[in-house]
Amino acid sequence: MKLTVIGLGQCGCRIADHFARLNLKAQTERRATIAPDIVAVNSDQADLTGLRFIKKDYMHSILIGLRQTLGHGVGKINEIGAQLAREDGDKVMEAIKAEPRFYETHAFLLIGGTAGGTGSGALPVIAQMIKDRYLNKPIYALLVLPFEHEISSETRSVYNTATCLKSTFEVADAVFLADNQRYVRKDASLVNNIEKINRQIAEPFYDLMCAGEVTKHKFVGARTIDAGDLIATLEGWTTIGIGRTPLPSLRFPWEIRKKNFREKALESFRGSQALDATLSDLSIACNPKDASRAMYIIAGPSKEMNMDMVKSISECIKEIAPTALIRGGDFPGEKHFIDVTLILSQISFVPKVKELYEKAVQYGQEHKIQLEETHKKIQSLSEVGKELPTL
Ligand SMILES: Nc1nc2c(ncn2[C@@H]2O[C@H](COP(=O)(O)OP(=O)(O)OP(=O)(O)O)[C@@H](O)[C@H]2O)c(=O)[nH]1
Ligand SMILES: [Mg+2]
Repeated sequence: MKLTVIGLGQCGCRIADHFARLNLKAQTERRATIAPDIVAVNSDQADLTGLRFIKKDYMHSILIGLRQTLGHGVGKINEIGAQLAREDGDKVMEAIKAEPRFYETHAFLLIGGTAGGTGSGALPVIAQMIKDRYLNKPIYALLVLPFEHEISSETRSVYNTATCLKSTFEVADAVFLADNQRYVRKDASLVNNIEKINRQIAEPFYDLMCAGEVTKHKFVGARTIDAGDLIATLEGWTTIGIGRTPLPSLRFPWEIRKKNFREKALESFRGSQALDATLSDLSIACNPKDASRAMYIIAGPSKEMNMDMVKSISECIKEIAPTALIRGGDFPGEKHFIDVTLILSQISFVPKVKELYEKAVQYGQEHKIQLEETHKKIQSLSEVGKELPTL
């Protein structure tokens, strides 16, 4: 599947930058183009400058709201982010249209952090603009949810997240959720952590996007997943994950022929092992039973992927997501691992979304009461000095 990727705000642009990296990787490793058009949109000039793979010209790195923010972001007010997108959205639409390879792409992927101002506000607005203009291409969103400490201490982050989730869900065909907190490694430094998290968020899309796009015969699987399968799978709240099991390294190539029955049995077990890893690494916590669609892709050396493995993986998925319509395929692209990518889509209940909606409503009410109280206090103070003359 080929995607037109649009990153919005700092978080969105940095993850879009990883998609640009993966596109280069696909071109060199697999001779496949998976994201021919990648655009970064931000109101913050410095953030745009820091990107490594997205082109720096004004058709690929787009600064919005320069007049209002002077290139310094909107400071977490997502209403302003939305307003800037309404005013400057044409720049993004023009950039999409100007890319000659745009017509090859099957769908849009808009990426943004929900807790900030620019990405959170601009994403649903740009999604709507695209929807009005391009009727035949689905629009997917990849929304990054805030860390736990942001949820507990920054009411504005929760409010931004809830409004962004709600507005995006109404416009986009599917919304991938990625919960920052699930990727945190306690021992890593902050910069390292963020870089690793971004890598982990983007990585699961790699095999899926490559599978239908490879041109070399040796990379074409027995049952290939292509854009049609993905489009039929993706709808509503969606999660994605990848898990891997390493293959034993062979000292000599002929060793592979000497497998005994125990090693042979282990082979199909490797698939389930990778699937277990996938399930514990899904981008958002949810119950697979609530998913109505599922898709998996098994990547590994073709010699290592046998029918037993495919069977055991699909049976496992059937067990954990009994009501889901399951699609699956293989992709002989990996050399040293068995990777299982899993998408669960049309998820009817996501606990985190419920929590964020509830908190935002509660904060909204508290904020209103607080505002009224402050207003009253200010008024009563001026009452005290009513008799004084003004200068
Ligand atoms: N995974 C990940 N999360 C990020 C990254 N940068 C910021 N975030 C998260 O995204 C949220 C903030 O959004 P940003 O993208 O920084 O905000 P913005 O869209 O640039 O908006 P303003 O800076 O307010 O104009 C917070 O929850 C951060 O924890 C990143 O590179 N990766
Ligand atoms: Mg910013």
